[in-house]
Amino acid sequence: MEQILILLGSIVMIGSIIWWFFAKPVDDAVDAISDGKLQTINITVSGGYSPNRIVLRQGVPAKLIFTRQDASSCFEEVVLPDFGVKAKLPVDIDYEINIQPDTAGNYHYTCGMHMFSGEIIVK
Ligand SMILES: [Cu+2]
Repeated sequence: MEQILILLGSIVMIGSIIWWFFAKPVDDAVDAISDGKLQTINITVSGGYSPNRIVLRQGVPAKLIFTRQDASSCFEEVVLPDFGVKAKLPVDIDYEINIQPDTAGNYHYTCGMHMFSGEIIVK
């Protein structure tokens, strides 16, 4: 009996790990607000990045304003490898990251440990 429970528990655990990494539903992408010269978007950091997927217009300088509400060390750092950015986010203070999205494509950013990620869609 105990073995069956352990087996069932393992199956549920493996299932949820697979779901987390491969089948997690994707959020709708949110457009940055642009005045033609600058586009801005706020990203709240709390148990993840919200909105999790953002859309930037190609060629317009972008200001990503990260507000870290989550004090867990996981979110201390945010890394945007495609834009050469690695920054420490202060807690409860807006932190601006400026990038130049010149090339269309889908880019990912992560926490310092690659556990949480967000997507930047440039088009
Ligand atoms: Cu992390």
